[in-house]
Amino acid sequence: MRQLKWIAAPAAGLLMMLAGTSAFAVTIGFSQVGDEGDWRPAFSKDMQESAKTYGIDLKFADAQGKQEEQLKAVRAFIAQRVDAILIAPVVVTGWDQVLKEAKAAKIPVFLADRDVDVQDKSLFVTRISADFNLEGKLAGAWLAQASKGQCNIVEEQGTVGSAPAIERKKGFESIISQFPGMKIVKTQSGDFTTEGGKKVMEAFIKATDNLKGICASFAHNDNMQLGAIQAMKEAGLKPGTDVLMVSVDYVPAMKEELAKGEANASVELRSAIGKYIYPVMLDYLKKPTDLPKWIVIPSDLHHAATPLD
Ligand code: GYE
Repeated sequence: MRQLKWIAAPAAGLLMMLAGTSAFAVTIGFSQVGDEGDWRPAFSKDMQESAKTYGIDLKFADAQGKQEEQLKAVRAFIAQRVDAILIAPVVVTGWDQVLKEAKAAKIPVFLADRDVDVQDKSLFVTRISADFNLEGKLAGAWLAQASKGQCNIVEEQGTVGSAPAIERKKGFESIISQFPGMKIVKTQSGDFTTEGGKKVMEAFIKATDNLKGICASFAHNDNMQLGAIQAMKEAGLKPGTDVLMVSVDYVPAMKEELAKGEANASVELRSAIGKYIYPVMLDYLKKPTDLPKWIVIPSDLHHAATPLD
């Protein structure tokens, strides 16, 4: 830790406040993706609130879904000489250069949530996140059972090139490929947004003569599925009844849809994950050690509204 700034948080924060000095022992710059759905703002809120309890001065930068904004934010954090940088990367590619700059400045970089695809893994300390591949598998396994292994599926993919879109698709396909009667017949990106999911489902409805022969909609997140539900209702279809609806996140709005029977299953992705991320960063700043390149946050099982018979 540079300049002995480290003091065990959060008690230190309080002590320093009482002593009239800065309340913060550690400064972390966090480059967040944006606020594309309901899950991410919940994650941002948790990161901002729990930073205080750990005595962290969090510099929060919202990239509004743009990698260029993230690159700018990371460079600004380097210029400010923060103690550590945390990135939730929009997409996996395009990170080598800026990570080299952080390394040259001796500022450790951590990844939260999404992954990067870099040759030199020493460019970041570790990634702390859920297992997106497992989430895809859980969604696929639920659907295999619900459809008894017979299902034509339409898929709303997340942001092209993002770790959760890549991994959820892979995980889902690894399960359904074991059932000859299950296949993805249409797939398109809805960019993890409600509007995106609605547009994609409208296109699917047109292309399949009102989802004729379609048994399920698999969306890489709940918000796209919420948009898909709207599109289906506007077309006079009954989501959850005519078509099985399975997605990921388990956000409050999806819980309501599950209760109404307009959606059937959602794999829970925890959003209150500061408690997993910050201790790893703070321990490392106190005493840098080699960490595994991925620290997995446990996934919760899917929550299904439709009991399987
Ligand atoms: O599922 C989605 C968000 O990166 C895992 O990003 C995250 C995903 C999450 O937009 O809702």
